[in-house]
Amino acid sequence: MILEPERLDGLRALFAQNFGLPSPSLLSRAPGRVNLIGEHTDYNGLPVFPMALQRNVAYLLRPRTDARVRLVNRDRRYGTREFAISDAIEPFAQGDWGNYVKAAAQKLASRFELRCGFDAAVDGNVPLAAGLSSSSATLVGALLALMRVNGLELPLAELQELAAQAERYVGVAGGGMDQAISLGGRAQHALVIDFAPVRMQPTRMPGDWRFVVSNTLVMAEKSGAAREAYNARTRECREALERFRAHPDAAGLPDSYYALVHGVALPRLLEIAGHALGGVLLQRFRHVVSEGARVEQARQAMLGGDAAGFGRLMDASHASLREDYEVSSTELDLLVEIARESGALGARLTGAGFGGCSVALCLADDAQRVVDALHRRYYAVRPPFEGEALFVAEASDGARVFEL
Ligand code: NG1
Repeated sequence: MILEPERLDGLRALFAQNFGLPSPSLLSRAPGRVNLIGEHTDYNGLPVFPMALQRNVAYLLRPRTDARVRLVNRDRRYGTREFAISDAIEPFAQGDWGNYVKAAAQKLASRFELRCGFDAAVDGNVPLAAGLSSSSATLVGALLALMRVNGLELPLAELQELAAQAERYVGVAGGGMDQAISLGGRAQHALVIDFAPVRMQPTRMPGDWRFVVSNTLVMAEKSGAAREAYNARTRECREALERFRAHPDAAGLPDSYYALVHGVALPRLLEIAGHALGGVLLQRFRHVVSEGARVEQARQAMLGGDAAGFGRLMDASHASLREDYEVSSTELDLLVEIARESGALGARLTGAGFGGCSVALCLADDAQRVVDALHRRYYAVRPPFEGEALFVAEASDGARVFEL
């Protein structure tokens, strides 16, 4: 199925109302993602382990013969947007959804001559500002649409890198995870992704594993308030690495997080860090290197069908994000606790944190119990509940353009 019939019908009607005939000829669809483990590692050059979701952003579109883009969103709160494509596009106001489309257009225009834009009706069902990458899905969907209408093709790894660079237009010093998985996702698989260059290791999900995603309903608007906290973490990690390397005990050790995690035993890294760093920088460093090491362990656990082992790694990741990285919240801690107490094998915050979603691993037979407990103990006492706040993730394919 290209898109749920209700969404496709809604998009067609909206398109006709706003842009008339001829009818749209293409549909560009890009998924959000849930990261299973490897949090705040991507911008430090360390791997992540996400899967693409069944939830996505869709553009029903018709190519134009000039280099303009016109958009109308099915969610009335977002309204219509219009702009001319160039390699220097003035952004809309900070936090505006149209900036993710501009981000794609500007980046692509800096590499290629774009003669054509498009008219599109846009719709999404990735919860917003929830750490599930609705923003990257918006960007990637626009990027693929622009490439298609201009007859451009790029190898996947190059496209993933381009999309990651494009998102910096919105002012977040992000890593490349979200764009890479939205483009490269695979049904029934989670993917270990390494960066610079992007490399992916699709890992088949055991058939009886279920990942329950639950939204705190506290928005973690990365283009707004959480942006500074996120960017501060990226700076602290850089500074921690510099100070670590400058310490005499680290003489002769490799100089990147990636090489350190892959070449030096974790206890030794932590021991030297204890001498070289203090306070917040020690905390950030400890999170990054231990989380980096957990990704490979988690992949082995998934390959071996060791759900309990995978769950323990998720728990350790959450503790580290809460204590050392300081990106959890009361609500996230509560969701994690409820999931564990009701039968999940492990649970953690997912995405950047500061609100957003948690993810819990449980076996298929226990999933309903976990979902019920989250309803009863979280959503029932915190209205308003939104239908999309709690769901079981289905590993899905990456972004694609379909001809209608
Ligand atoms: P969220 O906030 O979940 O979309 C952000 C970054 C990721 C990664 C995670 C933390 C962007 C677009 N996304 O994700 O690259 O760093 O935080 O692991 O910057």
